[in-house]
Amino acid sequence: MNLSFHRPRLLLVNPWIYDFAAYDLWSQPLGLLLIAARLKAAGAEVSFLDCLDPAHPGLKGFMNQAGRRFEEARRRSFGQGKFFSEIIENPKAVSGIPRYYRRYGVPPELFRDDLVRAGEPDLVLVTSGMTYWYPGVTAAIGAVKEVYPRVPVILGGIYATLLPEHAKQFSGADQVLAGKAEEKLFKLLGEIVGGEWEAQTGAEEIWWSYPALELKRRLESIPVLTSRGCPFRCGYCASRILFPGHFRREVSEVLAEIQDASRRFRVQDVVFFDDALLAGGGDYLIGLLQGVSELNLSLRFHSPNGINIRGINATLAQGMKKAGFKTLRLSLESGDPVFQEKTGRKVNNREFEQAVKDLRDAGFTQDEIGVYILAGLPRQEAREVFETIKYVKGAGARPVIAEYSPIPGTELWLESVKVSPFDISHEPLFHNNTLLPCRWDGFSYEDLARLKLETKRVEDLDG
Ligand code: B12
Ligand code: SF4
Repeated sequence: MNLSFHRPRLLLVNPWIYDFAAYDLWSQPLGLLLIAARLKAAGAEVSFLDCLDPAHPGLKGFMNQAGRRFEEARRRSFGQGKFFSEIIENPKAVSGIPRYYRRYGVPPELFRDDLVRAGEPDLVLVTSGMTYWYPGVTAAIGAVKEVYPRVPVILGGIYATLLPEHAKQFSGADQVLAGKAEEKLFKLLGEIVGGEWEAQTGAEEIWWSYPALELKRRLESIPVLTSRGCPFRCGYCASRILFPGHFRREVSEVLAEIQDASRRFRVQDVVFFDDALLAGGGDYLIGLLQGVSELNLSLRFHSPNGINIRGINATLAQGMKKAGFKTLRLSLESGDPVFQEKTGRKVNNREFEQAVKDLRDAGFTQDEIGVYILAGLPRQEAREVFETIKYVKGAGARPVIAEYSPIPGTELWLESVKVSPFDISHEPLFHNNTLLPCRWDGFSYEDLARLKLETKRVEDLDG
């Protein structure tokens, strides 16, 4: 679509992560790249700065405080790896936590140079991830404001959606857009830069378009969404707040997107970002993987998010193996039938055992079948997690602990506020799963350390 008015210059920013620990597990600012694609298609001039970029040329030979060089070689296979990071002072709220706090991503001086080089835009759009990463968002907006004090900054994304009032108060953004912000964004663009943006049709369909992956300096993996939202309502999850409802794309569309991206960028690793890749059963993925096999693309697939166990059957397991699935995480959460019953019955132990059997029969090793176990839920006892670890190993899979992060607006939030020794309702830094925010006598930090060791004990694993 050609716009007859001034072509707005938009700068999109993926901010730093500030945290005790962060690893680049195929991290991508997918929401922002989808918005970018839409804005480009509508005629905007879009540029993108990624504070997390491990391929930033300025990092070559860059020393961190320990005098260690950041080596590109630290990137690992399949498109994951480490971020550059520097130790910074702990924020006051977590100053008593005996762990280093870090800024993950490019040093601020490099980001400032990039901002200057990009030239003054009409508008800056910043995305956000975990609620407890907000200091990174505030810092990135602060840097933008230092270089371009008069340019309006709009903040969107996950933190902005889950905590809009906090974001308005602390992020430094001129506007905070919560939720599926695309319609509001186009309206706002009209107000700020002029023109008929408001009249853009299909703005709400943003996530059907291909993300603007070409904006990345180096693309190591292809992030793919086959669906948005989830039909389940687990008490610990924010899916229905972030995207109410559940929509699936046509297999043919997703296939075309994977084919296009793998050819254009010569990338082999495909990473599913879906909330619920197997919601509604395994037929969709069977169809998709079949289509991929016919294209002869030689790809590897990863699902770092847990998949619904009920959707796995022998046909899907074989299809996954044949298509080159390398990273597999099953969402068991707990082997306790009472827990399973209370949290929406998305799986039971019989279904779990059958799924592991199907995957093993298809050729996946125990090590390859990672199973998420939630740890640190309100009033949960460490013993329950211990039992689940044992159970998962016994079933022939590998336990992976996922520490609970309390999320405002979810069903478990109020209970979390009640039991947490931290002031989680006023300070999002306390949502950080590293802190074990709902720790108590029955589940201490020491218990967590012991449980993690238990997951790694190899004698129960058969490799
Ligand atoms: C994919 C995913 C991951 C991936 C990769 C994440 C990444 N970005 O690289 C992996 C598996 C690594 C991961 C890990 C974790 N995750 Co996660 N993850 C997700 C998931 C399922 C999807 C995120 C996504 O990309 N969605 C798709 C895009 C298109 O959506 P989007 O980013 O929201 O963008 C849209 C809008 O927000 C908006 N928008 C975005 N940016 C902007 C900017 C502007 C200006 C505007 C106007 C609009 C806008 O428009 C977009 C299009 O609609 C979310 C759940 C969810 N539904 O969001 C959880 C979620 C973010 N994760 C969560 C958690 C807890 C974790 C873990 C801590 C889990 C654990 N216990 O181990 C880890 C920690 C990660 C770490 N330390 O690095 C929580 C967040 C909790 C919190 N307190 O904030 C969520 C919400 C899941 C939940 N439990 O409900 N995760
Ligand atoms: S099945 Fe997964 S995505 Fe859906 S509500 Fe439960 S935890 Fe969230």
